[in-house]
Order: sequence, then structure tokens, then C-alpha cells
Amino acid sequence: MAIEAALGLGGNLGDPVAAFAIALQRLEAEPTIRLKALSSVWRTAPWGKLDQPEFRNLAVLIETSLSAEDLLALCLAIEREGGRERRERWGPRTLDIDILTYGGLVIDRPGLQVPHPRIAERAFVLAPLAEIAPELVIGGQAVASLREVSDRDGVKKDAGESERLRRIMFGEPLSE
Ligand code: PH2
Ligand code: MG
Ligand code: MG
Repeated sequence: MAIEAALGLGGNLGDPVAAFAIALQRLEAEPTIRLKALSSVWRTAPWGKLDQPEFRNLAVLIETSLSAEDLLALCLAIEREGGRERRERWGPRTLDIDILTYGGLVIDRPGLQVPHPRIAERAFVLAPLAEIAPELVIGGQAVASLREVSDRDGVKKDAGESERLRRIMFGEPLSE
């Protein structure tokens, strides 16, 4: 049975958009996963730990027959394949893939909390997610309304990087 899940991707070391493209192509290549919708790339001020480079973030909706545990294991494997480096909590990283929602399921165990526990505080998650799933309900509230009341400072759509990602992913020709 196919479950709809939302993933959040982020990174602020190296070329995060190239890392996102590799990760998304890797997800798409899985027979158990179908990509349904991809947000823009957002340029976001660091949250949690402020003295680090700006992040790029995006959200993606998938349909999957994987269990939440297997989806998590796959996301962690893709992070590792992407040469993920992380030295500290909330610190700089090349690629982070978080499960934001998994159907309507609530999971609370070490290493896997779904819905992601800090979505409502994080404009860098809500802004991209609101583009592709405004009506998705998290903790009783629609993503669009959570986004309305979130702090939008330092969270901006990056048109150039969004286009670059689409070109890498879908091979769209340069518009000239
Ligand atoms: N991820 C974190 C900590 N802080 N800040 C932004 N802007 N974007 C992120 O993806 C992010 C963060 C830990 O996962
Ligand atoms: Mg994260
Ligand atoms: Mg993570």
C-alpha cells in the first residue's frame, strides 16, 4: 500500500543543490518510491546554531510502499553516500534528509519522530512544504496556516537554484 510522505532536504556545505539532485534521483530510482511534488529551493538563515553559513532547503512529496523505518534507513544511507559530514547538532552539513510526515502516522521513538517535532518552529521547513502541500495537516493545523504565523525573516525562494535543480533533475533545456 502506498503512503504519502513528506521529506525535507537541507544543506549548507559544498554544493547543496547538487547534493539534493543526487539524493532525489537516488530516491526516484527506488522501485518503492515515486516522487509526487518538488518545492523550490529556498535560501534560509541558519536556525538553532547561528554562526554557520546560510542553508538551502527544499521539500518533496513522495509515495512509498516502504515502512517508515525502511524509509529512514534509506534516507540515512543516501546521506552517507552523499558524503555527509556533520560534527555537531544543528551544525553545518552537506546533506540532511528528514522525514517530515509519513501518512497521518505519529511515531515517537529514539531516532524516528514523525511528524518531525520542530516543524511548526521552522520556517525553513514550512516555506517549501507550503508550496507543495498547503493543506497537509500537522498536529491539527494545516501547513499553510503554520507557515502564515512562522517567522519568514531570512527565508527566501532562490529562483536561480530552483531552476538549476530542475535542469539537473528533469533535463529541461536552458530557456534562451
Ligand atoms: N537544519 C538543522 C539546523 N538548522 N537551519 C536551516 N536554515 N536549515 C536547515 O536545514 C537546518 C538549520 C538541523 O537539521
Ligand atoms: Mg534536519
Ligand atoms: Mg536529519
